[in-house]
Amino acid sequence: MKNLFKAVTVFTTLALLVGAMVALSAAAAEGDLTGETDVAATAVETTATQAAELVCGDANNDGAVNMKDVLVVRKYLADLDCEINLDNADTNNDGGVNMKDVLNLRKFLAGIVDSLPVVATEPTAA
Ligand SMILES: [Ca+2]
Ligand SMILES: [Ca+2]
Repeated sequence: MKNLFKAVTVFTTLALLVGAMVALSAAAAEGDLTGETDVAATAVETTATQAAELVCGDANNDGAVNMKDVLVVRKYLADLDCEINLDNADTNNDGGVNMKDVLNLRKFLAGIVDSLPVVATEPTAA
């Protein structure tokens, strides 16, 4: 029983410490970075309103092209349940969505290609 009490006390202390740290960092973020946070929030809102338009590569329709889109396309190709914008997911404009589109997304995110869609101008290397 004594050990259990000790364990509970240690756990409670840890929980309080973590809680305080989270509160502190949240306060710091709100305090010092208020200006930047607002700018970021505005940017997100702007891209969100544009999400209805065709944004090549934005497979999950969140207005941005990032790793989440790679994941959504991979899920789609794996026949897993997901919401996907097939028009946006077709990153090589061949009318279908397959691993080539995943590859284009990854190239785009890695900075290997500057823009999407990537229309093949040379034979695809094996
Ligand atoms: Ca997206
Ligand atoms: Ca395609």
